[in-house]
Amino acid sequence: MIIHSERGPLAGRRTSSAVTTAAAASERKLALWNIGFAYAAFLIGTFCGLIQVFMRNEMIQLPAWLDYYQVLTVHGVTLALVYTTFFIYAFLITGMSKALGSFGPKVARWSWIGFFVAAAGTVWATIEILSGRASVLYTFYAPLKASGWFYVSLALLIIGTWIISFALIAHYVKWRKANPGVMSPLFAFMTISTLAMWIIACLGVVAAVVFMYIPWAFGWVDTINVELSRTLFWFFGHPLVYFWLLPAYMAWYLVVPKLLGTKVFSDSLARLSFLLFILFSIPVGLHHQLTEPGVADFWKFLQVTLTFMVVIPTLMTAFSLFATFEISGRQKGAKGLFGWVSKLPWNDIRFTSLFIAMVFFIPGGAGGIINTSFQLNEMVHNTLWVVGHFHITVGTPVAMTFMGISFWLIPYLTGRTLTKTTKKLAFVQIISWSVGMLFMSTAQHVLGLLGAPRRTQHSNYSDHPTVLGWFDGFFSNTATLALGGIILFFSAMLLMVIVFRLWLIEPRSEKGDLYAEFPIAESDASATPRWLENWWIWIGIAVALILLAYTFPITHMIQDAPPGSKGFINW
Ligand code: HAS
Repeated sequence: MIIHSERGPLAGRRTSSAVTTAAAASERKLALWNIGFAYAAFLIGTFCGLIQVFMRNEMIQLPAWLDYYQVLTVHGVTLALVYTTFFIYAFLITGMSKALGSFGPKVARWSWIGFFVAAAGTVWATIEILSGRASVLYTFYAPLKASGWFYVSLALLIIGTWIISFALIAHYVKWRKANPGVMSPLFAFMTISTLAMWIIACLGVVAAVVFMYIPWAFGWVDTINVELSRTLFWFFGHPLVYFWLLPAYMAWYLVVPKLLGTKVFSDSLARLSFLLFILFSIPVGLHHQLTEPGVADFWKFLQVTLTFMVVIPTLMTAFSLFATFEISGRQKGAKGLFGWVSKLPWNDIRFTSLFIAMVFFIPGGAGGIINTSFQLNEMVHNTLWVVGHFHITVGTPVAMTFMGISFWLIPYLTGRTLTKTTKKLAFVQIISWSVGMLFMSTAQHVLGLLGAPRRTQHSNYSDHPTVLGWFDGFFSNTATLALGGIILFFSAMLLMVIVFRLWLIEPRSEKGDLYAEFPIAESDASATPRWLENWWIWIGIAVALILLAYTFPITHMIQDAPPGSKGFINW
């Protein structure tokens, strides 16, 4: 029987202890740099969020040198792209080092190089946006045209993530060579699945940026094929949301059972659900373009069908988690259908934060099903509803899971502890985030259904009476939206205080301190079929599905290309 716990069976055995310690310190430092960068972005992004809700409510006027779209672009890029990406790499780097043993010097060097390249790209992109040369929002839809350097900086960000990803993959390959025939630890397997999906997905945006946006923005070509550029973006854009989600799933699959004192419900099920994300998260991007012309219905229909397939691994995850809750509850003596609920460790902030995050995913995911249903999409596309959707997917299940991880990951990396006072603050933070998000996202959903547009500062359609009626209710009200935003900002600042305390102020942890551990549950891989770890099969099927879903639409967009568009700079 192979049971993977915190380290693989042979992990680290081949390295001398001196090398291991030095490398581990380097990985710790790298992870901390990533977290520091992530939270710096979080601070800027949440501040921009606060400005936005005030502007939507017409409560403030920005100075002439700053406009709404600039602030919205910084908000989207810093939170959706930068906070998530850097936090994810901090988590993956630490977990891979724990699961497979310390990085060798090459892996460590390349991981640092990747970090610096990605960080340079990010800083540069932020400067371009703040200096008013790139108010194109985080989706940078053509024909809005940013400065050429903005696209170059984005390319750097992606290249940086690729470098770190390949370094982590090299670490995994080395482990597998040293452990022939052994299933890798579940954390490592999940990391590689996430990175495989990320690398394939990025091919779309890299192609768009390098071959379309950069030549167009620097004036080497006059026009851009708008439809093609958006299609290549969404080839990347949808798996991007799963790139955010899968590390949260890793915590749900691996950290939650450890906190409950039990093991992973099913090793094979967990692996299969991650593999299904590689297959079905990419050939589905057209569901973001259902209202756009130029793509035959059949291809939209096919990609919508594949989108429904990507729901399956989420339902498998929900099943597995409920089973974990119930098994652990019954082990502790729970009786009846829901007796296990009272046995969950509610006063452990590491658990409660993750649980609330999961609960938010139920309406968040259900909204996704509505979005992807062809006819319903006509109703919600480009309205505030979609903004509500992504705040209760990436903004809560994902972000709150990252917050919950921070409560033990930062102590683990800094060697400090989570004291009672900070734990209380953490509870206030998580609860206030939930309340703020409930107000804000519900208002966004309701206003969106009534017709309030997104990607737009504010519109009451010249005071049309029907439109003014939108703002009468409690939830159909931009004041409720602003109230939610204010609570969220308060919560974000509280989080910054907690991060600061965990990093620099809290006392040093003592041996056996639970809050300074990296909790990974055991996973019994003895019955897991080997073919689940044959990457050629899964990447092969993924490529086949991508070719099936995209070859015709993309060929058509190139062969029967509409007249291209010149760039628009309307800010
Ligand atoms: Fe989405 C737009 C469809 C999930 C993020 N989505 C967006 C945008 C973002 C985003 C950022 O089809 C805006 C992009 C932009 O700027 O234009 N989304 C889906 C579907 C899912 C989905 C089908 N989205 C996510 C996740 C995101 C995210 C996850 C971030 C992390 N989304 C769309 C569509 C659009 C869209 C259209 C375009 C709209 C338009 O017109 O522009 C699925 O993955 C959802 C699966 C979920 C379910 C629901 C049941 C959930 C259950 C609970 C699971 C709970 C678990 C935990 C696992 C099947 C049963 C255990 C539970 C406990 C309670 C303990």
